[in-house]
Amino acid sequence: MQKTWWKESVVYQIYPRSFNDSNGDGIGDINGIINKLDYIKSLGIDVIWLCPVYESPNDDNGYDISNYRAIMKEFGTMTEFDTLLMEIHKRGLKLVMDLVANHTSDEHYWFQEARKSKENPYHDYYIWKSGKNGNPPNNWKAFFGGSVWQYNSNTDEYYMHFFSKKQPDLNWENPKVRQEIYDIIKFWFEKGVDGFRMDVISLISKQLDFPDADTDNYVEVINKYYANGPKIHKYLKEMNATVLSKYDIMTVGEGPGINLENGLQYVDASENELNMIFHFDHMFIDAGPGGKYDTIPIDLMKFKNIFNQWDKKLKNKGWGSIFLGNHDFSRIVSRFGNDSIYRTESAKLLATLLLSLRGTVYIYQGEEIGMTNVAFSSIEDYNDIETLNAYNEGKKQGKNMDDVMKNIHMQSRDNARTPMHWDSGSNASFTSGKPWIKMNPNYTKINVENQLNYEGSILSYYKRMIQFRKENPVLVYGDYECIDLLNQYTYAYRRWDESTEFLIIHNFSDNKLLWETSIKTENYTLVKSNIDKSNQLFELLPWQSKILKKQ
Ligand code: TEU
Ligand code: CA
Repeated sequence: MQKTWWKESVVYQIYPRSFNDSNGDGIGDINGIINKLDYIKSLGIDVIWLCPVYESPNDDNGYDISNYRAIMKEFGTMTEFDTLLMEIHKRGLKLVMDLVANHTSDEHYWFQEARKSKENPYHDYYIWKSGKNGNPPNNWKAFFGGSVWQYNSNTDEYYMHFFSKKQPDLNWENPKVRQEIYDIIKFWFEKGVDGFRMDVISLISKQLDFPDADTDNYVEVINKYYANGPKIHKYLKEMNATVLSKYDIMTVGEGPGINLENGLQYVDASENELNMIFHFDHMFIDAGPGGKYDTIPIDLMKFKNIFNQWDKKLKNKGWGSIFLGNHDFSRIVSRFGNDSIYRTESAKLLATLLLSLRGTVYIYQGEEIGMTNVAFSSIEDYNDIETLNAYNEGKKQGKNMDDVMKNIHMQSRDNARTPMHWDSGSNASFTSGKPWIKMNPNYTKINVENQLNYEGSILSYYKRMIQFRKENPVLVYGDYECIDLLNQYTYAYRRWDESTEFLIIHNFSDNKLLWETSIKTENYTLVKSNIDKSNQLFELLPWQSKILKKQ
């Protein structure tokens, strides 16, 4: 596998609204990020991925962009952005931005024009269809509820929106639209930005006959009708040839419907499309038949299997992304760990896992201190459009609202969006004003300051584990093989190259256990664990991770 900086990088994802507020308006901002760059650098991070900071009416917190070449006023100015980029580079870090190219805001100039008349030069920038007997053109449902079609009286047509009605989908069939997007990408690369995470890139090419979906199953509908449209790879190759290939940058494409059958093509080095993708196979592992807000327990065997199959699929051809959380899902320690009695242990286990698998590692803000889910008792305290929609749909369907709230507590995107905990002062020193969304009240206990100078903290462990990965390139490039596929409590794998071999074992349970194996202990020595307590080599305390080295 060819060696490249982005394969070796550890990426830190910032959700700017919730990271650090510098001026007391309760909203995180660019100057706030600048103030924390030394902190990020001290973790051992290489790349910052910044969620959208462009001008936006914030119907979906910046994923609805009204101007791609301007900074959201609440976040700061373009001059401040330029300073941010300079300060990032000064520290030897890189900056990856978020590109939202499947849709714009309905307040974008293009859409404001497009909706005026069929003759308007921007009309064809979006996707328009006539209704069917006074109804929408087909039965497709939007990710945030309701139809994907919204009526526009000026033209007596419907426009298409996969997300909220304030996020009209762009018409990628139109070469002018594609050129606009390439120009935007170029604009940011010319500024010196080091790459893009591409929002729902799997959705940009549409099935132009817009057939009615013949099933209600959400995942099936996405795979069959919404994602991986007929021209997706043509567009990505064109984008790559036109602009991506001209710069030393990294790209990671995100999207629903990217799966084991179609994922490789996006990232196969010989295809010249993207460097990496985020698939969601493990992120929807606890989604029941009713979707994400119909939670079922996580099955560790299934979890391991997903990581195995993807590693095998991409091996020697493409490159993977290793992540467990982001701004769209709940907190990793609450979801994959145990956030009550074993919060510290399980957060460290997840750090060990993230930083010892093959692929580029993505850490979401707050994971490094073991931030947890929040459970607001009132729906009034939630802000996220997806959460509010799940609530309203539940109500409409006459569901038991206590159950609906329970699922929201587990799955709401706001779990990851409560502000970062810097210290135990008022509002965790995220802001001197009133935060845009309530804080998680546990900030008095869980915060950066508490963990900074304490060896045993989750934060210190992240630093050591990142360092350990850097010192052992076998953890980046080495081969991977899972060796306990059928064990429902542990996850064990080998990582090896010509000179080094590690055996890594994680106990994903609340019980002490002896890892069953025919491997001889005398061939191994313990080099790292998330729990400092001497026990037998293959004995694991609850949520213990062990990294063993072969002699
Ligand atoms: O998310 C894409 C996406 O598929 C989401 O609907 C995801 O499945 C869901 O949030 C899981 O709960 C991206 C962004 O990451 C998200 O924040 C945006 O809302 C969305 O695109 C629209 O731009
Ligand atoms: Ca602010």
